[in-house]
Amino acid sequence: MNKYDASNIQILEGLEAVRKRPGMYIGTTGARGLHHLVWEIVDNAIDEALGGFATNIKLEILPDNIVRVTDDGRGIPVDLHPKTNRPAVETILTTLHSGGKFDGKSYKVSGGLHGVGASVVNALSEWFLVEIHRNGRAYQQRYERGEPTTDVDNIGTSEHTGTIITFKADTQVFIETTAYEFELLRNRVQQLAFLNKGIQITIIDLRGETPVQNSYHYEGGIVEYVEFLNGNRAKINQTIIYTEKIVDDITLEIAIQYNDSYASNLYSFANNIPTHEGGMHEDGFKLAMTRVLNNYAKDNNLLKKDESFLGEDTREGLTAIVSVKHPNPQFEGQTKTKLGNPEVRQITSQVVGEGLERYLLENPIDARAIIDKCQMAARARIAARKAREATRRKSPLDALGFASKLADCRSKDPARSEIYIVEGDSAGGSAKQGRESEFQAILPLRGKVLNVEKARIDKILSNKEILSLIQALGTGIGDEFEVKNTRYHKIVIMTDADIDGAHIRTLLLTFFFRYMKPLIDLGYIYIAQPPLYKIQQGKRIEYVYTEEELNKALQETGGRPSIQRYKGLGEMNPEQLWETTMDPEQRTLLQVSLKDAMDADQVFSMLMGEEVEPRKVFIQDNAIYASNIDA
Ligand code: 28G
Repeated sequence: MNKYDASNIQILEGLEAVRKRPGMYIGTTGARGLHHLVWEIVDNAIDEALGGFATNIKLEILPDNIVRVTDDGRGIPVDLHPKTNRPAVETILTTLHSGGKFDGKSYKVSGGLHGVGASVVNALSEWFLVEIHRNGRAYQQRYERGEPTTDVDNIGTSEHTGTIITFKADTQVFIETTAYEFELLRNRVQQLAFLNKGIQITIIDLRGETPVQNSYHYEGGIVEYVEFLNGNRAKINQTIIYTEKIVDDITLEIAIQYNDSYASNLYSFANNIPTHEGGMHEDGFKLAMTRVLNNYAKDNNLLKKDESFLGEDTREGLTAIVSVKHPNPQFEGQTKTKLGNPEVRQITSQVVGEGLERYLLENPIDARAIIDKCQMAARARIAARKAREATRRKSPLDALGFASKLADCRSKDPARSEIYIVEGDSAGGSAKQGRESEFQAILPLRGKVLNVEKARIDKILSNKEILSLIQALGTGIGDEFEVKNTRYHKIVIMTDADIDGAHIRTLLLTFFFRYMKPLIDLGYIYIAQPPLYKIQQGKRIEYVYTEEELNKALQETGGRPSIQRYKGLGEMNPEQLWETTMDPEQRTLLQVSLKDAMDADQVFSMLMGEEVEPRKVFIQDNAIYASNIDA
């Protein structure tokens, strides 16, 4: 049995405080807090590895939700602490630490948001076992709810060094759940492996019938992280931009690669913690990107005199990791995920600036591709602003400086209202006559104006018909876009079944994808399905929508029916158009998925791109499709 003096009593009071108010130390006693226990221990192993003493870390989830963490570091010291006269490991596991404090040369780099230390995990565990390999010996000590139940026992000899911690979360504390979610653990373990190059981290789930094991080890660190995040996307710069520097004990690492999307994926970390709210490192990064890319473009005469990139232009399609390791991080913000240390902004800006400048000089082809990407973003931004201004003007009739061809519906209820975007004035006319005007609006588009192959996306936004469309939808455009203001919950693209129709559909989908994506997410965009053939036998009329349907119908119908091929929507009279394509009782609408829109966007980019060959192939392929109809 242990004898406790005054300092031991203080220790017990400290751990008692943790058990009384666990939320103060780990945030919640729900699933989040439970998983926090794991990270508290894993972080200590990562610190040992970042110090250069460990290379392998293993996280095991044993049956009954028992957690075991193993590292091959030096092993926690076991020598007697001069003040308490207890082994160092016991003092560490029974004393509350503030965490994240300087400690001579070595400091805690890795650390959960709370950084409270292993003693808190010990206090909140039904039982806790530490095993240490050190000095050629193996030691072990057991605890229950934070209190030692054994001494630090020498249990044998050992040929290696390291620490093994095994614990079972206390069901008296974690009343909601003590079940770990493997996918959550696996995901964070992989992230930690990306963020700390060279460390091998293995996770093993031994709770099921068959063990599940994943091992992560990235020599390239965050460069491999960026590679992983970009996946199969087409890359703008082939060589990933990477720079690493230690300034005043602060380690900075940045990896950057652009892809051909429009999203910005900037992930920042401070001491391995995701800084969702950004902070000084992110600010410094953005400043440097904007400054250096503008300078490079100007110096190489790639920008007109009055042109320049805004920050947002330099982040379109960006995938970047900004990782800072700071001896004394200040976490601020609503969720304490914003790095507040003021000196970090200037340091990051300088390191990113130097690294990026050097990269641009050494990789002129990649540099040019990045500048082109920024250029496109800047032009699209200006076009969106002009479109926004044009569609925002007050008076509805001449809002756009010309009369919109919209034939609106009477209903003002978006959930009931539909808008048909129709190719061509003649089909538009039929649609206007054939529609149910209570809830169906018609907006005719002139096909020619919208020739995808000749229009850049910024041109498209200054196109009259598109401006009419933006105004008809009522959502606004650019940073004023509000999906909740849409006046229709069904937006139906109705084009001819030929190559021009396919082009216009591609263009509209691309437009929705790039500027009004939430409409796609909400499933508001549809494609009308006009029939390809009309089969008439006396008074019996049948419409068919595919070649296969036609063959089937001809086999079933005896006699010699008359067959009419519809080359365009304009060939149908209003009644036929209503019956076959617009009547909610009879029509088929294809709901557009995000994938459809992304595919359209790819086709669009390809048609607009520099490479001739894929464009030729596309046009040939679609020419076959067109000739099928015209045959
Ligand atoms: C397996 C689960 C989690 C750890 C170490 C190694 C040392 C250590 C840990 O020391 C106290 C304070 C500063 C020296 C340090 C070993 C120096 C020499 C260590 C872990 C004593 C903590 N030899 N490995 N703590 N320091 N792994 N893994 O917790 O002065 S914690």
